Amino acid sequence: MLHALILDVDGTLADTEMAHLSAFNHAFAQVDLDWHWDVPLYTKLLEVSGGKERIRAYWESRGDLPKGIYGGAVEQTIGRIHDIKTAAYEQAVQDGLVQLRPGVLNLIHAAAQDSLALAIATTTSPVNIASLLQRTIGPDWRMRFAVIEDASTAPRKKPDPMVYRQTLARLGLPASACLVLEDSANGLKAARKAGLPTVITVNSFTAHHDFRGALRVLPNLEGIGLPELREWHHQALSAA
Ligand code: XBP
Ligand code: MG
Repeated sequence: MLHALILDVDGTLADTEMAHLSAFNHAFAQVDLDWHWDVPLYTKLLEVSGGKERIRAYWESRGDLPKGIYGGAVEQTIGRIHDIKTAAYEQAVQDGLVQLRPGVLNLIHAAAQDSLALAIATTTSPVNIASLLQRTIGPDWRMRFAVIEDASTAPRKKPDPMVYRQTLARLGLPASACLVLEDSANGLKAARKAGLPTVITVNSFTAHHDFRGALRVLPNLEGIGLPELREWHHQALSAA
């Protein structure tokens, strides 16, 4: 029996990554770095979950990351870039540049009417979730989610299953009572390692990922209601 839907945020609830990308480039310019990420490069960099981790991975890939005694300065610089990036992303959300994906709001309303619990399991920063959902769902957005696990509570990022295991523990439910909605291979791996059946909605940054092990791979949630999700969940449990 399905008791909860666990939702990823970036790329699943909303197409956020163009706004994240612009915010990263804005932050690089603000700290006088001549770095610029274009869409093909960012698509590749998204293989690293988490904004700070992504900056570090890129810096390492350039081969000019200071080492040894400069380690603390590197962390500080990454932290400063990421703070500027987070503020710029929040501004983009406030400016209405990020929308929920098709079918997402309907599903959130349907879950409430059906007493199906909703949870969020994301690697993103908590302020990103709050600004996005406040703007797109409304001031009562927080009441709609029984549990939120994010970068502040689950520091080991996807594909590590930490965020999903903690979500299950806080929901007090076994993996078999839940269904995950994700958009990326890292998200799928994290959910599957936690034993969770997972439906994928792809986007332009993730359509090429390997989604073996997913229950369904869909273009988006348009026209998908709770009956479909319950049926797929049932099929997953019967096949297990
Ligand atoms: C999304 C991410 C996030 C965002 C940026 O992964 O990796 O890092 O791109 O957010 P997922 P922060 O959807 O799999 O959770 O800069 O706040 O980390
Ligand atoms: Mg995602």
